[in-house]
Amino acid sequence: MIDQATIDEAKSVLVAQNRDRAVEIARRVIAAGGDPLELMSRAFIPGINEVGDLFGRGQLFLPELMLAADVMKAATDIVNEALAGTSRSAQKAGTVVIATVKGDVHDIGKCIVVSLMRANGFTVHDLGRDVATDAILEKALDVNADVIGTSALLTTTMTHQKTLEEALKSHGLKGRFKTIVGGAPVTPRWAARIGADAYAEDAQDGVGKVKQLLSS
Ligand code: B1M
Repeated sequence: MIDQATIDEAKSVLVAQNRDRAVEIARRVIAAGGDPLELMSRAFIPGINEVGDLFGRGQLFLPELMLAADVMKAATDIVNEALAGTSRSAQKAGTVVIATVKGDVHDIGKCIVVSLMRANGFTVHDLGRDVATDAILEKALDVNADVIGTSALLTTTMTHQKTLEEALKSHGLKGRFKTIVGGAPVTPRWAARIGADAYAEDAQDGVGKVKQLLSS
């Protein structure tokens, strides 16, 4: 378990948009054998959430949000690199196509999900961010995916997760691919409403839900 002082420090340097310190702490914790996911979930994610709250309340502005996002990305890259080195399964667990939906550039959380899925033996085709529904479907067909995962961070873009479900139905593909949705505004209720097969709260939950989908 990472000590509380390090957690507090990592969170506060992120809120203060201090890239060098965040990178240094991430490297130090991981080199000392700390759990990269614990560092994410106890320090960096609460930190970026605090930044988001301050931005939402008008106490912090877009340039600062962008700087904090840059720090978060740098820290996440180090965590993702560490996760890639901890492959927990030699067997290929299934094929997942994943993307952040059209009109949405938030990809930090999605990249963590991708890294953890890869570390768990899934073959993951990451289409990136701001990806149109048609491109997602095309890739899923192309690689014969088992699961399609979408991430959305904006209330205005999560509607594309619904568009995907509609497109699957209209093309007669609903039974062919399982779907999983995630992202800060996404809820189990939303997933049920649009007909997605699963909802995941975080990366760990995402891996568990995809395993469940593939065994059902
Ligand atoms: Co934006 N932004 N942003 N932003 N941003 C939010 C989402 C917002 C809530 C902030 C706020 O106002 N409080 C707000 C949305 C409000 C709303 O929709 N009602 C907002 C806004 C308004 C905007 C802009 C419109 C601002 C502007 O330009 N005026 C703009 C939109 C750009 C666009 O997309 N078109 C914008 C831009 C940006 C940046 C570019 C500066 C940057 C993103 C950089 C990047 O991602 N490369 C950014 C950031 C960083 C945020 C906040 C602060 C943090 C997001 C994040 O990285 N969280 C965010 C506030 C917040 O969410 N609290 C905010 C950490 C990450 C690890 O969590 O992504 O939730 P998350 O992922 C989690 C889980 O959700 C889950 O697992 C992950 C790991 O635990 N998960 C999945 C996610 N996807 C999954 C998929 C799965 C399974 C699980 O399976 C497929």
